[in-house]
Amino acid sequence: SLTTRQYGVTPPISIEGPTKNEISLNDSMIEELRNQKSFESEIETEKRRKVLSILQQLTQTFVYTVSRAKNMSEGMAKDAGGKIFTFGSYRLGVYGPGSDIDTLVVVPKHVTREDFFTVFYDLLKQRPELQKIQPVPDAFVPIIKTIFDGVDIDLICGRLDIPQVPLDLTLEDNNLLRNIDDKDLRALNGTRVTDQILQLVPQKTVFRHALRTIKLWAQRRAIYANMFGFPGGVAWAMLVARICQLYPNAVGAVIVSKFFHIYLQWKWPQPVLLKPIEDGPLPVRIWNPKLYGQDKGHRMPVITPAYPSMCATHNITASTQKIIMQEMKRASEIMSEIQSGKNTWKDLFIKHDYFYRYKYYLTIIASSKDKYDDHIKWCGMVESKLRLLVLKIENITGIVIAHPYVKPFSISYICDTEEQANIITQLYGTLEGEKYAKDHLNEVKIDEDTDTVKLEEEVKIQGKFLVHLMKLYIGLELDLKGKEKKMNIQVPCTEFDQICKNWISYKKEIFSLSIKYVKLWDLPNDVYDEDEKRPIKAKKRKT
Ligand code: 3AT
Ligand code: MN
Ligand code: MN
Repeated sequence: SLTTRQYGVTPPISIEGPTKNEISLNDSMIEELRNQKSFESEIETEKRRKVLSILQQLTQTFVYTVSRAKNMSEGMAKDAGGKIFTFGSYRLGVYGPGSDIDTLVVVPKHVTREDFFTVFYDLLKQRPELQKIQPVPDAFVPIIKTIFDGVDIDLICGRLDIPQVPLDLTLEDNNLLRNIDDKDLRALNGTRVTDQILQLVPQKTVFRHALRTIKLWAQRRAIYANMFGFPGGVAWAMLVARICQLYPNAVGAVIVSKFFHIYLQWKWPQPVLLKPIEDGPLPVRIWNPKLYGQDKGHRMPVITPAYPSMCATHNITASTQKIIMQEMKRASEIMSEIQSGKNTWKDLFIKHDYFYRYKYYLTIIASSKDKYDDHIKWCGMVESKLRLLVLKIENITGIVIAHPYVKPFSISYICDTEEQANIITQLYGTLEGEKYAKDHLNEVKIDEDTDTVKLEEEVKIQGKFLVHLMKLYIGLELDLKGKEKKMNIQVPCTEFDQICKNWISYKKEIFSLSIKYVKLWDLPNDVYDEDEKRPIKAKKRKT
């Protein structure tokens, strides 16, 4: 039976059910998702449920233990409860084989975040299923990252101003946000937003199929990365959800096709909303471009439905907006061809051509001598500022697009001498540097299982030097037609350098930062997959 109800802020565009053709198009879409390994097996999903049920029990033990330690009676301690919620791709139902489970542990008033990092941490440690645990208590959203029975689990804690957290509690009520601190507010937000999104779509299965397709497309086309100025998982989910509201009886394939069509024509910066923006009980800012200049600057606003509503796409810049729209255009053309049978779903998911597209690239290189843990923090900081460099560069006359790549590249080397360490720090990011490393240095593969402290000691004992390197890219599209033959990107680069080096933990003896111009032909080989050819110089492309 077809729904005629209105979901969202306007009536639906069409309440038609699918045609035979659309159903078969949808079947082939889901088949391609399967080919692309978007889904995991039922056995693996069963394992996730089992792990979550253990975590629910642990949560109740945690709250009980803390309650008893704070002199509550047996009965009161039992009734204090404790409940886990999920958010992220698992909660949305669009997780794949590599996904984690983002889990929120909700506790009553008398249980603190500190208890979470001590008592709950100890309870986890005692479990035989625990393979890895890494608490990050001082993060923006404090988190315990674990691998539990083979499943990646991110655990965050949300403390409510209520004496008991029963199993039937939901987080819908805005009044639950009263008297809690910012960290708790942020922790609860993930679940509140995902729960709302699911409630606001007419058919969850249709939404999930369409979102899987859009996520895979956005990942392959390198436009999925909140940190670098593209939409992230939550924003893509809301964008799809809005289309579902407009076509409440359509199948996934139709949602995907309408998705590209509608967002290509969207009157940005008109916001994408899933429901009217609500007022609430807290003295916090709600997205409002009429009131706040910052919000007015959002180019493609996608607004979260849960109070307090925020813009999930505030990171989008003029350049990334252009790129996103170019990709939408490409996708909508392919989509028409898929509908007419001239193309297949596979073509929608073809890998991006980022490292073929531009004549010039900027490479931002962050490197560290010695400690890997420090290097990770340094890189995280540099990565988080890349957007600012993009903003500065795209404002220069003569720059049409400053296009950040969505992933950092990382490598570590053991050098025999300090001189070698300095040379590779200088040359990394170019073909020449790649050759130098190949001829003179030993690469060390560092992954999650590497004991980096032990590695550092060994290298020191041998009298050698460890260097960690990370590089980011910004592709440049130039327009040098006018008199602006020479652009000056020196100023933005210097400013960026200063911003990074103003970091509170910056140490000039250990960390370094450099920005280089690299021509297309001089890009190192590691930016290409093994089955990709390097760009060929003879055929000159116009950019
Ligand atoms: P996967 O299937 O896990 O790859 P996902 O959408 O679940 O996709 P994440 O697990 O990375 O992605 O993130 C889940 C949510 O956690 C999304 C966002 O609300 C929040 N989140 C992720 N990274 C950060 C961060 N660095 N700071 C704040 N919130 C974050
Ligand atoms: Mn996740
Ligand atoms: Mn996660």
